[in-house]
Amino acid sequence: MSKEIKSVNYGLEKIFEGAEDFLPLLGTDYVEFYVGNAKQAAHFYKTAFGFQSYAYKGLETGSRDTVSYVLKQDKIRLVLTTPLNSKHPINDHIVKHGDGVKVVALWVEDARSAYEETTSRGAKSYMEPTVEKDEFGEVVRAGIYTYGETVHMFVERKNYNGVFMPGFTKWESDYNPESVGLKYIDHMVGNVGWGEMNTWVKWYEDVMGFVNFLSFDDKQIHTEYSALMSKVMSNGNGRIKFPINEPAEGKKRSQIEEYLDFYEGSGVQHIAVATDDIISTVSDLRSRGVEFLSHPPQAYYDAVPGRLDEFSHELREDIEKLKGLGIMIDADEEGYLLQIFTKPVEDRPTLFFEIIQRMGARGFGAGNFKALFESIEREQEKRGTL
Ligand code: TYF
Ligand code: FE
Repeated sequence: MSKEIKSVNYGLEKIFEGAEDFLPLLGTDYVEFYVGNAKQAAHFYKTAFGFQSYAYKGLETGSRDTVSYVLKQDKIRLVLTTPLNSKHPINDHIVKHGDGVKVVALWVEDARSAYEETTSRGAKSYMEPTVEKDEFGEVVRAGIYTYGETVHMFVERKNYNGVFMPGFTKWESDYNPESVGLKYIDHMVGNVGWGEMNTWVKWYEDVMGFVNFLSFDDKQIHTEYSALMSKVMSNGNGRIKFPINEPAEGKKRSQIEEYLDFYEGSGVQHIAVATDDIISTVSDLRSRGVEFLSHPPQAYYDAVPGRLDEFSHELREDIEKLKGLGIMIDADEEGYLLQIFTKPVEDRPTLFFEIIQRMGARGFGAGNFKALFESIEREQEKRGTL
């Protein structure tokens, strides 16, 4: 595992040294979900996950066909969109996939250039550069398709100082549950079909200028029953990280296959959100009704001190508290990380969230994969999908 981590530095330095980053990305701009009932989904993300009301468009603002609620927590912005009639094409997305992520929007200096650079390298267009204006300035957006029906939108907002973007008004609400301390999106993972991982790795390299800085094959990622493969793609400055998973052959059904069956295609599997106090964040989430995967067994926690010692890291958190909350710990030579995974947040076993606190480590918790996947398999077992 330590060998893998070294390639992190190598991959990123390669990009920094080679001056050309044809797609400079400033960060994640927003994540848009297509959902059946945005009003209720917004309530869930406020009540359970501690998001704040931020912006809105709907009938009251002149949007006749769709309604969107924008929620914010520190740097994270979620957009929840629902069609207002049966004719709207968003219905097709919801019928096929259930509630799920449609848009992973990336914040750029120049959306026209991002669109030109990526489409000229083979990206399929979703939306040509489009300028939207209001009294607070203008936002330029353009979009390309990635895996499945998922889209990357490039968002240029340097000439805008309104709340979110033209078409939206500030959403003021009397109901304002407190934040749970979620700060930013650490990574977003895509599940793709059998044998498609390397196609999408190459797509992120060629079209987006990303580098593959970490890989896990089915020999590393497997349990007694199931397996998967994963490659992590990163942009040049390391702010955007997209692992891509594909199922692998095992004795039973891979969790990736389960996702593909229920999502009916490739799509976003999990959104990892960072906190700097995971004990407080997860305590809050649990008390607000967020469901997490089952706790790792005692044997898992017995092995943690040894793993930290191996790399001479001192755990700053109380291991009994971590254990009590079911939080997992992984270490490499750069540091350690703390992470935990929710159950899927829809009835279809598709999208879920990861809560992560990085204490120096830049990996993805490879040391936790076995315990994690066994816990996922316990859920698959209950669903009859293993
Ligand atoms: O993002 C990651 O790679 C980790 C581990 O189906 C992971 O969060 C990998 C595959 C998966 C669930 C979690
Ligand atoms: Fe993850």
